[in-house]
Amino acid sequence: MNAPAPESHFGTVCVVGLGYIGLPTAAFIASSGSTDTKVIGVDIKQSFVDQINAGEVPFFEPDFESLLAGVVARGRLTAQTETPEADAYIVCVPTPFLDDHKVDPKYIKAAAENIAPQLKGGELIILESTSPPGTTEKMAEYVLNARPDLTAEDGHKNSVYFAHCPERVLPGRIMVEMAENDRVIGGVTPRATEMARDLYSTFCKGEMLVTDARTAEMAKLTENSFRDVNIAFANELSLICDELGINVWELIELANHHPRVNILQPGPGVGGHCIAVDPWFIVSAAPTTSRLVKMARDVNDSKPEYVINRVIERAERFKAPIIAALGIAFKPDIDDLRESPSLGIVDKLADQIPDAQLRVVEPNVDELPERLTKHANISKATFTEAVTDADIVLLLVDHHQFKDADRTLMEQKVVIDTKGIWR
Ligand code: SAJ
Repeated sequence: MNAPAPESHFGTVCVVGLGYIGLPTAAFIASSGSTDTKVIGVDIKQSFVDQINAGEVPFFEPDFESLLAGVVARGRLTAQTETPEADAYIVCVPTPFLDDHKVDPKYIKAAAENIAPQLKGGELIILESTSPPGTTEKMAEYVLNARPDLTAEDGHKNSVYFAHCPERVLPGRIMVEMAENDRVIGGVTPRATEMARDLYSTFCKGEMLVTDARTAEMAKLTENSFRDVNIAFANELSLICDELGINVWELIELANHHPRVNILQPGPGVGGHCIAVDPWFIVSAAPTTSRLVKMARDVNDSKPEYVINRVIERAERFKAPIIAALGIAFKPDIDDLRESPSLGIVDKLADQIPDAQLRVVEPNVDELPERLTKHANISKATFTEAVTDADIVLLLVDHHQFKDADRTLMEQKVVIDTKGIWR
């Protein structure tokens, strides 16, 4: 019997892409890995690099700043724009989709091509970005095309090891989930899996669940599709209930008393850069078979249009309605506006009811995005300013400030509560 391979040690770890996932990953490795591990973060944005080297977080994530400032001050983490030599690379770049919902691998390809010239043999390259099955193998291909002198097979002097380890942290809870979540780790080869497990074990307390690269890729897509399908069920129920004159929130609460029923919550649509995106990677990989996954996407994507039409119907009786639009983030208590259905709803309402005045309340951002400020009939307001003389109050995000708001201000007004917080 062969002796087990010695635990891998990584003197330098390079994290490529310093966004919501890459930067916390880099900081966690720098703070928890062995004391002689040096972490180098790489990003194409010079402004990110400068901020990080000053110990500042370029986005909002509760409690993360002190961890980052600490590892930067101790010299354990530095950021730069060039890809350096390293023992392990973790690629955390965006994986947007193209018009046909197929992944656009351009950022992965660019990362692979920048890593390739730095390799000597023996390095580990991990893809963390959420990707369709087969993408880690594709990343290996990009590297090996640039470096035909290397191999992805195990056990040679010139072997390079490739693995997928999808991120699964919930924005807003990164400090807890980065350390505690179980990790799915899938190597392109068995040795790659072992090496990736050794690296993640340095900073993750959760279970290390090992598999192959394709299954790991599909596991991540499956988790987010599971949630999307379940939210679609809730959103479809909300339409059925409107048609039948039933209160959907009460209905779901009652049904959820059954010991094996746990329905999620309807809303104005599904946003963010994960759940509204990842199921399409399954659909594009297996277009004929993925009927339910695609249907769920269609149901959730059609919900903003339904909300817009409801507002237009209710606005007809007013001459120049004042509409208080509450919330434009993609989910409660965050400042993230990416793929936000609420933002899209407000943008379209400004066009579709040109006589309306839209007063937008978003307690988590200082300024409205350009997509809204370009409309002359949109302005930013506080809750009281927006609601006091509004004809229509449109609740789009269940931020805690709205849950606790003074509801007497809403008496006599048309209230459209897409999250059911005031039912
Ligand atoms: N939403 C509803 N009803 C619900 C729950 C959510 O309409 O009952 C909406 C939210 O308002 C939001 C969208 O769904 O618009 C997505 O929000 P979320 O909180 O469900 O998820 P994300 O996108 O912030 O994070 C997800 C998480 N995945 C799962 O819970 C399976 C997270 O663990 C992943 O790491 C993340 O995607 C990711 O990066 O993939």
